[in-house]
Amino acid sequence: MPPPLPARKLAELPRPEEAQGSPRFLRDVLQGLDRPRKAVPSLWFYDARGSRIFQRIMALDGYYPTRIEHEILARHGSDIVAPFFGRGCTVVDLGAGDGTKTRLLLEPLSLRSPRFGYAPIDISGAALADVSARMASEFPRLRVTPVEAEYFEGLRALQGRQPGSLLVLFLGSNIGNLERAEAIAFLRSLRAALRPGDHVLVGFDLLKEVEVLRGAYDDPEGVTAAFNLNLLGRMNRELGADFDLEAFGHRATFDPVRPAMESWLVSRRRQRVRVAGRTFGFEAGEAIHTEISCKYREGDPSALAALAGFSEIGQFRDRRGWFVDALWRVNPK
Ligand code: AVI
Repeated sequence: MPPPLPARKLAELPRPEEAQGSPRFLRDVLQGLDRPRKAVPSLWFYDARGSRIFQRIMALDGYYPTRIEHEILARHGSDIVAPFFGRGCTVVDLGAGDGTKTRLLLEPLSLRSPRFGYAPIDISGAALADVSARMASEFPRLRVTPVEAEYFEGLRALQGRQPGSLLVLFLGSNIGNLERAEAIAFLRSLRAALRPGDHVLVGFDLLKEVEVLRGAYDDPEGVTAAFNLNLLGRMNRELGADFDLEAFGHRATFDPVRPAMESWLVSRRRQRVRVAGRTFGFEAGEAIHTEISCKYREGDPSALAALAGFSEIGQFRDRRGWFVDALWRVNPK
């Protein structure tokens, strides 16, 4: 069994915008650049600029996960929410996004569920307001409860105050941005925040031809490179760093052992960089590790469900078998 992670680590998932120059950002950057293998956590990609670039990534031809998961929900949305037909249900979105995928589940619920609610949880109030207004105007009977909080705190606040059971969405293979032990700890914490009868739907990007994976994380237009380099730009803007963005390049590599795609920022020359009064040296070719995007084998989603204490209800896939949305239920203890 993996060791439990500190609570702080569990909260560290990709999500939008944090306050400018937050002390957590400074601490993560200084600690990460001090390590023998330099690394900065990928959650810091998502300032306003990074979130806009990520929107462009999701529209790229090579970045298949968003498109394919949309296809899965469009085909199987009704089957996914079938356990809630004739009962109440509240769909909880972890990371609000623009709600494009979520509406594919709310639509069948609006036809077959007597009471249904929508509760996006996000630490960005602006993102919550947008998606809540859109859903409320599209589904007039929908009870919308935006929750501005960290994920687990938000879930606890929701419990017992919503119509029916919860269906918690953790889509887009966001789980892949956690190392395996972190993912298990995250899912266990999720399980602990839920009640018997609640469900979760988790998106897993499956292992596939390496060339397809490489194409998703290194596009010819340079959008993913801009996304990765924005992390250095953010350090310059918010932490008074002096990174020369021209002096670093984006690299995406495949690790067949995890398996995972990994993103790096590679120094093009020997150089020194100042961050918040500290100096960090880089050799030519030395890299900062910025992201891991795990890819899953066939049996992985079911194994993770069991390890985290969920019962698997079903798996919903695209035609090529590239992506799985796994539906799990919380059983009585
Ligand atoms: C948000 N997350 C699931 C994306 C991924 O595929 O790991 C982030 C991303 N990084 C580069 N391209 C997309």
